[in-house]
Formats: sequence, structure tokens, C-alpha cells
Amino acid sequence: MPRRSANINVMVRAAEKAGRGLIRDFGEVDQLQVSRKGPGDFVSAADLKAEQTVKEELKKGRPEFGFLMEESGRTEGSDKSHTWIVDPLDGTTNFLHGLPHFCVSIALAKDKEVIAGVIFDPVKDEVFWAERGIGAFVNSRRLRVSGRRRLEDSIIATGAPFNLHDESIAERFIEQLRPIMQQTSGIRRYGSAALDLAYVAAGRYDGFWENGLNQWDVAAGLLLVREAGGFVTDLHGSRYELGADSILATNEGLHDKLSQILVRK
Ligand code: 2AM
Ligand code: CA
Repeated sequence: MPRRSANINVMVRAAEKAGRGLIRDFGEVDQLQVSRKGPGDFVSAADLKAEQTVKEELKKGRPEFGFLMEESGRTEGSDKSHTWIVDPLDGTTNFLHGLPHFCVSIALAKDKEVIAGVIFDPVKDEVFWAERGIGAFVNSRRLRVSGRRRLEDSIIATGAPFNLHDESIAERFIEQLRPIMQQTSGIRRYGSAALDLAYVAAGRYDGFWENGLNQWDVAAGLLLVREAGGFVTDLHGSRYELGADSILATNEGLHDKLSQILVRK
């Protein structure tokens, strides 16, 4: 394993500290399932607390950088070119329901390019990290996207749309599902886009697509996939840029086939 840079060390420390807090709170969530109101407010508080922890730790390490965070939005730093892009709890619905699949996601962007990413899954104790030009890793092991080239051998992950202000959004997703279901080995929908991307980088999934995600859901994961030798584009096949409205992450052999299937819909 190459030595982790100072930035990666700051990011891992922040993600681990927030992740430890999430694990403690996750233990409480189970007790609250039986209450009529459910654990909703408790989970919102856990999410905010995790964001605060990440922010404090990153600020300690790099006081001059700005922030873009899921809960508190954008904060300018004195250094205008570096921004932390943070999702303190990705997979919130899983967390809320006591499902052990969620993570802390932290990316560092220089201008509009992600140069470092860390995704920490505190339940499975996996630290996924990547640095531009250095590679992608889980803990100390190097990651590589899967080598599968045939759709019929492949497992493809996705996320169901949540912002259904328009009937066509649900319709489009259902139309995308049909050919993927028919032509691949199976679909997975685990509910954390950041971990979905980390799993593509690890070769556990052969591909992942989703419509309508936010930057903080995907910023760290997209660098993991690229540094693991994968392609990250929009559904049309153009290089994914932060803020794009769809994402497709997969290996070289499956990329064009998936893009063609998904974009037609
Ligand atoms: P979250 O857990 O941080 O909300 C799953 O499809 C992905 O979509 C997850 O990464 C999840 O991130 C995100 N997501 C699910 N529901 C959402 C909502 N109502 N608003 C924003 N993002 C959401
Ligand atoms: Ca998220």
C-alpha cells in the first residue's frame, strides 16, 4: 500500500470519528423501532452530529478549505479552490430501519475535480479510499473493477428515484429496469449510492447507475471507481462532472452496452 497522504489521513480520521458515533447511535435505533413515532427525530439528530464531527475534524486538519455538506450546504473557505464534499450519513433510510448498510463519505475537490475520496462503512469496518493518480484501496488492499464483459454474467446496482415530482421520473426508472433485469445476472438496490460506487471499485458489483443524485452522494465514490480502472460517465457516456443529473459507473467492457440500454429509456 502506498503511504497515505496528509489529506487522506485527515479524511480517514474524520470519517472514523463520525462513524464511531453513528455506530453508537445505530445501537439505539433498534430500541426505537417499536415506538409508534419511530426513530425519525433521533436519526436526524445522529446525522447532524456526524456532520458536525466531520466538519470539526476536517477544519482542524485544513482550516482554509471550504465545505459542501448535505445538511449545512456550502461554506466558503479562504482557499477558494479546495472544497470538502461531505455526506455524513449515506444510507439514511437503512440506518433508520436498523439495516446495517450505511457510510460516511468525504471527498476533496480542487476546483471541479475530485482529487481524494474516503468512504467509511463502520459496520463492516471498511475504509475505502482513493487519491488521484495513486489508486484506490479498501483498508490496505488495492482495488480493481471487475473484469466481466458479458452482461449476462453481471450484477448491476441502482437506486430508486426519491424525488417523484413528475410521473415521468418513476416511469423512466421502470423502463430502465426491464432490459437490465432481462439481460444481466441480477439487480441490487442497497440504498447507499456511496457504497454502491465503492463496491463497483471493489469489483463486487459490475456496474451502477442512478438518476438524480447529489454531488455529496457520489463525489468520493466516483474517484474510487476511476482509480480502480473503471469508467464514470452520465448515462449518455460523457465523462461524469460534479452536478450531472445521472451517473453510470462500470468497467470498460460493459460501459457502452449499459449506456446504450439505459439512455434509450
Ligand atoms: P441519503 O441516504 O444520504 O439520503 C439511494 O438511492 C441514494 O439516494 C442514497 O445515497 C441516498 O442518500 C439518496 N437519497 C435517498 N432518498 C433521498 C432523498 N429524499 N433526498 C436526497 N437523497 C436521497
Ligand atoms: Ca446521500
